[in-house]
This record gives sequence, C-alpha cells and structure tokens, in this order.
Amino acid sequence: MNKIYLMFRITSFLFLAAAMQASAQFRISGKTIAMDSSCFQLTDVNGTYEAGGLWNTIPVDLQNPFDLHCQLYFGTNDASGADGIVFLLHNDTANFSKGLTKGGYIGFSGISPSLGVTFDTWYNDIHYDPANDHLAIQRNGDVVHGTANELAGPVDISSTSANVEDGLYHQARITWDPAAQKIAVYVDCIPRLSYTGDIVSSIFGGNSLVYWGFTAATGISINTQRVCLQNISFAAGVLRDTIICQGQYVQLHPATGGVSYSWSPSTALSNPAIANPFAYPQQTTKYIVTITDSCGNQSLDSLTINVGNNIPTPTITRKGMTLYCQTDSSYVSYQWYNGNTMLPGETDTSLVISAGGNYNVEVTSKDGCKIAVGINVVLGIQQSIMDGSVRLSPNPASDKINISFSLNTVSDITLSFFDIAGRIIYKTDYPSLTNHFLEDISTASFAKGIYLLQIKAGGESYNRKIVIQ
Ligand SMILES: [Ca+2]
Ligand SMILES: [Ca+2]
Repeated sequence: MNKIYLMFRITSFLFLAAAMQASAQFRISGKTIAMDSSCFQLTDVNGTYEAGGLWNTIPVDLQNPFDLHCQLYFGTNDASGADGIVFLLHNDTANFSKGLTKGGYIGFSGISPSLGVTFDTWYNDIHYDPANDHLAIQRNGDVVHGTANELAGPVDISSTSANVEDGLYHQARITWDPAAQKIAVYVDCIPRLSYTGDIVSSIFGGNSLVYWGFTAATGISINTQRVCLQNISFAAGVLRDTIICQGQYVQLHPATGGVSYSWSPSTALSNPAIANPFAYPQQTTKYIVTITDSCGNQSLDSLTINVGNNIPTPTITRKGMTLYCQTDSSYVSYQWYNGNTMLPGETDTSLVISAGGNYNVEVTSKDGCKIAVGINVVLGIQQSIMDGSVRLSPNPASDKINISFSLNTVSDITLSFFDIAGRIIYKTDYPSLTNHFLEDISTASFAKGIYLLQIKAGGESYNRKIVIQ
C-alpha cells in the first residue's frame, strides 16, 4: 500500500510528517571497500586469494518483482585476471560476516541455500568452465557447470566479446518477475540468460523473504573488481491510484526500473524528475511517468490521485474550563492535543482543562481526511477561581466588602451587584487592569439582604452571592 503522509494545519503549529525513504542498508565483508555511497570495490589487484562481500541487510520479498541495475567492473587483466563477481540471493544473516571462499569459488561456494548469478572470468577445468568469460545461474554455492544446481547457462557474459576484463564498466541488469517466476540477466543491455522456476520453493523452503548481495574473489590470478549500484527496486513496481484529502499530500510509490524519471503533468509535484516525488494536487489528477532505464529504453506508468472532498473546519468554543468542538455529520472521530502532545483517551467532542494553553482538536472524516484547529486559552479570572484566589471579605458584609483576585492578562473589569429581583444596583468599570485587583466597595447604602456580585473580566464572568447584614 502507498503510504499517505498527511498534512494538516493547526492554529499555532504545523505538522509536517517526516517522510523518510528507507535508504538501502549495506554491510561489507572481506576485502570490500566502499568507494562512495553506491560503488563498492570487492577485490583489489594487489592481493592473491582474496574475497569481498557486499550485503544488503533489508529482507526482500520474492512475491514482489525486483529490478536491479548496476555496473560491474571486472578489472584489466585478461589472461592473468580472475575470478569474477556473483550476484546472490540468500536467507541467512550469518552470511553478512561469514568468511568467503576464494579463487574459482568466487565467494559463492559455502553460501547455501542461495541463488547466484555467476559472472566467471577464470577458466577452471574442474568446474567445467567454458574458456570465455561466462555467466550462469547456479544455486546453493555450486560453481560447477552441468550439475543439478546449475539452473541456466553457461553463456558468454558479453554477447560481443569473449573477454569482459577490459577495464570497462559493464551494464548489468537482473530482474525477477514473480508472476512468471522468471529471473533474467542482461549485460550491456542485451538479454543474456534467464531461468523460470519456483525458486522460493526449490531453494528457499517456501519462505519468500531473502537478502541480496554480491561476492567476488581472486586466486593466483587477480583483478580489481567492483560493483556500482544504479537503480534498485525490490518492491511491487506498479503505481497504484490513491486518495488524498484537500490540502494534503502523498509521496508516490516509487516508479521503478529506471535511471531517470519524468512525470507529467509536472505540476503539484515536489520534483518531477525523481522516482517518488511528493504530490499535492488540489483536484483529482492522473500522473504519467516516463521511465528511462540504464540502456535508454523508455516505458510509461501512471496513477491517479483522487482528491477527496474537503471536510468543514470545526470551531472550538470554551465555556468555563470545558472546550467544545463543533460537531458535524462528516466527523467520525476526535482527538484532542495539548500543544502538539496528544492527550490519550481524549476523544470526545469536549475536553475539560485545568490550565491555560494552546489546545487543538483533530477531527477525522469517514474517508480518513483530517483537519485540526486550535484554541489558545488564556486564563484570567477563571484561573483565579480555580486557584481559589478570588477573595470576598467579609461575607456577610455590612458597610464595605473587600474584593481581590489575580489577573493573568490585561483585562477590562466590571463589577456589578444585582439585588434578588435581578435589578442592578451598583456597577463600576475598571478598564485595562493588570496583575491584581484589590478594591474596597462601599455597601453602606445597600439594604440588608442577598445580592449577586458579578465580576466580568475579559469576556468571562464570575458570580458570587453576597450577604449584607
Ligand atoms: Ca571460474
Ligand atoms: Ca577474460
């Protein structure tokens, strides 16, 4: 499934889901050195009987296709050059650090179960090697030709030359089609060899999860041997239609099989020239990608991003210390946040708070579209009430009453006294007060009885019963 990365706006912050593309993980063994992030030297020309391994540590599933493009360098020694490079599939992480076989075993022998595409540049008569630099598909580390472990080949590595130890990088491509159960090998853009068979069952005991890597070795004869990885796809290589919501974006499942990509239309894409750009169309859009492989061949793939209906933005209202999210028939769930910290279990339409702060609620529609809004709660007098710091003294009172409370923000204060019939009998405004309210209010003219004191501050009001005696 495509991963959908959702973007939604909140009053005071923005969620940008970090879209991490899993980068290939490699381990090296033996004589291998990393030349850069994609090129590895497996053996060098200075030592006899050496071997090197390059191991990808992320399991891949042979139920999915793969398409690997790389360049192989076999060195410059022909008559005195050896021994070759093997691409292999295996299923044991112990192979990452295992000692590798050398000479004509090319690091492949001893790794079993396995499937190897063996690029062999040295004639070993005991292996029944052809004289030319040759290629075969062999299993379980067996480099001998003509055995039951030889699945295909041998054929010449190059369709045009008996020798590939020519100081040139040779384009190699290895593909797996799980529907056809076919592995195919191309060299210098020419199909060279293929094998059709149920390798998951016949080699890997029915478990389709495997690892891939390369080995190489030298013997008495030696060469510098390298592999440069170009484009690798070990995943379902079919673009799929997807749905996003308005204002959101999606990282496209990578187009595969190419060394370059060109998306059309190029609009609403983070980069129309990469395999997996982010797309943020505002309306439903069909994208077509032109894929150019390492041999210059072009193919097309496409997908449609359906942009779902917008959902209405809710509003948050506050009554006292409770926040209420507006409801709507399109909302199916709610999640409250304090700042950007999710509040576990706070999935009702309302939230009881105990302190000021920036509160957000994210609502989700039935098709998974999300939108979030926030409210910044600055507690003034209400917080004083919560704190118990509104003081009325004395109460009951006679000729005066002292009123005090704290303010968290500049507020316009209005004090009002209502009699029991609801008539206002006293009212005073105190504009733009800060910090603290402290006043003696004369009640000498009040008739004895029960009154309601109302304190209004910053749009909030607080009522308290006062007795004059
Ligand atoms: Ca050989
Ligand atoms: Ca040769």
